[in-house]
Amino acid sequence: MIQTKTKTCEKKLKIAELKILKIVSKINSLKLNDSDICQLDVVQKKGANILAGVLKCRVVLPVAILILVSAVWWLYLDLSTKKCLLAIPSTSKTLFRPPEDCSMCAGVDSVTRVANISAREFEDLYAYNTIPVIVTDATQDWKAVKEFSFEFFREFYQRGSLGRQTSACSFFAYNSGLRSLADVFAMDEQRANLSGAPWYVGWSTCFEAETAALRGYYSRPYFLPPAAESDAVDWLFMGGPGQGAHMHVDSVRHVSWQAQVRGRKRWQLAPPPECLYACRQISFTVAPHEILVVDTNRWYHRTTVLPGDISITIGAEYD
Ligand SMILES: O=C(O)CCC(=O)C(=O)O
Repeated sequence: MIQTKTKTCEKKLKIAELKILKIVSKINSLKLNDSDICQLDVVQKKGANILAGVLKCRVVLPVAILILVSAVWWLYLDLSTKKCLLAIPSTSKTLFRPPEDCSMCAGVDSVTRVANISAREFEDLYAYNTIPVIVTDATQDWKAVKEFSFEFFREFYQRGSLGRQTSACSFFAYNSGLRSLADVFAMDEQRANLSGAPWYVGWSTCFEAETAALRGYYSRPYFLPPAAESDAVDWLFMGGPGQGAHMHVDSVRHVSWQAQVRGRKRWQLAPPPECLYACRQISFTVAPHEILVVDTNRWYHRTTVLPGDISITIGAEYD
């Protein structure tokens, strides 16, 4: 009897998961962003139905309890910033990600620093596994190191059509209260030069011309395997001391490199919850001009800008 009930619940959970995955894949194909998604009836109604199905099973299946706790946690985080029942796609992907094999983090207790490493050696040792690594000598000839600043981006994004970011472009406000790049570059001088209310934001390039223009200031890191393809968009994170990204895990497609163009940033990597007993949290500082390579789809991560200069990071995924 209990077994039959358990099977029914497992089936319901599977159906719920499939429904969410279907919605997520539709959303991905339409390239909708969070605020578009919040407007969708399907998110409000189907999300609520699926969640109710999951709730029904919580006594029978410990996994349902786990999903419920995660859902409540994510809902709490999301409701504090957005009026949306489920923030899709990233949170749902987090909820339904398959359990990790803890060999991904067992034995990792610090970050490794390397320099002058060949692409072949990098590929063999680090490019496609979960060992976080910092390459210390890969940005020396980048114009970005000299030229990137708040003013540089303000000028870049307020000039012509390059910065015409729309709601379809990715923007992360964190705790800044800023809702778009337009808000960022409309900040008063005091806040912009880090003497006013603290802020930290992230965004991805959104247009080919924008990505191409920015790539004129940095190049593909020399250590990447020659066959590795870079994604069509790059990611930027910028902000002041004490600020950063909250603890989260990504659901992007690939591993990424993240160049600390300016400022110093503390990274805290945590194993996925199912590996808490097998693995350790690790923390390290990425110094100016260093490049961190980490699989942010598998390590939970949090960042904090350290006292001193503004932090500017540029990064990209590679396959
Ligand atoms: O660089 C940061 O502060 C955040 C980076 C991050 O969260 C990510 O790449 O997923």
